[in-house]
Amino acid sequence: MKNFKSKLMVAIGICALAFGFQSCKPKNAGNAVSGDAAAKAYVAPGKYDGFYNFVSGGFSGQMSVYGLPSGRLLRVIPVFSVDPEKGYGFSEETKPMLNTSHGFVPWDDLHHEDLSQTNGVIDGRWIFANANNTPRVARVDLKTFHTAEIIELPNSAGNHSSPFITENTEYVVAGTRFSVPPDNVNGDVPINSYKKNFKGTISFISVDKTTGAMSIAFQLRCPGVNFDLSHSGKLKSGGWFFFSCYNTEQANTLLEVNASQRDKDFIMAVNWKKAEEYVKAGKGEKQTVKYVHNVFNEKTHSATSETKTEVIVLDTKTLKDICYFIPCPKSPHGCDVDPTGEYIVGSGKLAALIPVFSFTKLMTAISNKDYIGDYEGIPVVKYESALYGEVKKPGLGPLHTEFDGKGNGYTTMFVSSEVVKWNIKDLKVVDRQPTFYSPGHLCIPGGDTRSPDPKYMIVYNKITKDRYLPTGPELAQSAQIFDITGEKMQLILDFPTIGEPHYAQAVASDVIRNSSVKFYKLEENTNPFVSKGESETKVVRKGNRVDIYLTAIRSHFSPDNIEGIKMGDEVYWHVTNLEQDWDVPHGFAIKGALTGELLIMPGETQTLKWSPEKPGMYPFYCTDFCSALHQEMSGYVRVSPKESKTALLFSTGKNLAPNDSTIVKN
Ligand code: K7E
Ligand code: CUA
Repeated sequence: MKNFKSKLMVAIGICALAFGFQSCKPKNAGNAVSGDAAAKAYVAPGKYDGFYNFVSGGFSGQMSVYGLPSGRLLRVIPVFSVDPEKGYGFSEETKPMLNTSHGFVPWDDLHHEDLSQTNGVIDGRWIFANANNTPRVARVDLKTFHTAEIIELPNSAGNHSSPFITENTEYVVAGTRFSVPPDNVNGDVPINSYKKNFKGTISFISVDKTTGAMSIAFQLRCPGVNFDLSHSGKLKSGGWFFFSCYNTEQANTLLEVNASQRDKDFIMAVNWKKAEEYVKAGKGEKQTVKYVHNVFNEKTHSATSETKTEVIVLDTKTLKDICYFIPCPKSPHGCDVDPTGEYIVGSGKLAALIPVFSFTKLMTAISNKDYIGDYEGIPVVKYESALYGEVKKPGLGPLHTEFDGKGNGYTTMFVSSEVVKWNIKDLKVVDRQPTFYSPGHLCIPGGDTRSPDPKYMIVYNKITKDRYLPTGPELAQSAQIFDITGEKMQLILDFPTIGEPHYAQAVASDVIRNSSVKFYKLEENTNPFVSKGESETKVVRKGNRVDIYLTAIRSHFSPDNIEGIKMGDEVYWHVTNLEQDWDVPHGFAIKGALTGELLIMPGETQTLKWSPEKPGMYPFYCTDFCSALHQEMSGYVRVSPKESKTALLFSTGKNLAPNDSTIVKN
């Protein structure tokens, strides 16, 4: 009890420090930017940035793309949240992307991203992202910068330790934050039966080498702890995966106190090659579950959603040589592996040091069974036997580490608001710079791969306080770019971000930009409702369903006069953008529609569903300024009462004979 109290006091002390710190400015806030910073961040108008920076949008559910070093926002890619700007989650074609076993989920919380790799180097093909709240993993295709696939994860809750990939993108790996009763048993149990009923699950999602298609290969059933973050091993540790775990106390209430009692929690080392062997040998149990898998097809320009009912689970308690626990002080958050694959860095949020583990020592300890016991059947390796050494007095509240490939680690310190550069060999701090304020993740291009590209480091801050013009009670969050080519890190630019930035990744722009899709070929469009020319446009009624096959080209819709829609109709506007020119999207919106707009790329078909709620005249128009006559790009649709005899008519550029006698006379 005494011990518990003293630890609590330490925790409170750190919190008080944090609080105190936030109420004052670091001394050198005013002069943190030195003279040549502007030149280093300057990208002349009309010039490309050297790097893409993919930044998680946190509770916006989206991913944003910035150029580096300019910090210019290039695009927001909708991933887990609907986006009325792009029609994502509003068009009929994209709605299935947000299907889950719970139904349509229009929002999530995106924390981490990982770019696909080949031989441990970023290959620029895909970027994966996690949904925390309703556990899912998404794959964004970097040819189109569109979300191509979303897979839900069974047996999981709070998908935080996710998505992290292996060196050849064999797997995207996802660890659950909340342990919960598995999906195939009754979860309606007392919360305080945590220790008995709650389990942690790690999912291994295989990725097709050519198409990127994801499927859940297997899951590991693990003790009921909270998995926080993870990273794949590299080179010599390539067949392993490492996860930080907290709440090894298995608390189920007031975690801030009850999950901070132990001096050390764990890093869990997973031999995934071994797990693969067990799966091949049929050692997995088939478990009945329900999860949804959504895929967007670039030819039909539509998503399909499929419900899956089975997953293979390996029990790490009985299959002894998959998982090992390494003690790690104290509620570890980040779990990062250096470019050589030898050093594994655990960042204990409440620890006053950073432990660096040695993969070689870990392997020796495992083969010598150098254990201090087990934790729910998983061997616990002796701390000293796996430890390479500790970075002493790095700062307060270490969270995340990235690497420059030149022998240094860079760790964010949430509580002391700084980023600390340290040498991996001698574990000495070589530089520290303040950040503004309370940094979470950081990113060096390729900084979690075998081959970092260490020109810049970007730090993502949780709090900006006095850095920007105030915008009401909610202030911008921000990124700060440091030039890291010299001995000392040099702050060169701040830029605000969208949502809350967590992890981000960056890569030299050449790796991606040359394979970027410019437009979709109209002749390859196999959307069932495509019109490949104006001659194919039509309006078709089947009962109360009306399909309008519409085309858009500068600067008109065809048809642009439509009559004969009646109350009670369900109207589907299938808009094909006929343009075959780069950079000419058209938009589509109609008065009273209870959806977002459509934003239709050249060669694409997208569908807006509309159920008019009263008779009358409804204009529709193009929302994207596409030509000098964009404002003329519009049309009318007439809605008549259900019982009216108004015939279905549609036309472009001509006036048809009066449709019936309901013309208004004044
Ligand atoms: Cu540190 Cu959710 Cu990766 Cu944010 S987490 S900071
Ligand atoms: Cu088409 Cu504006």
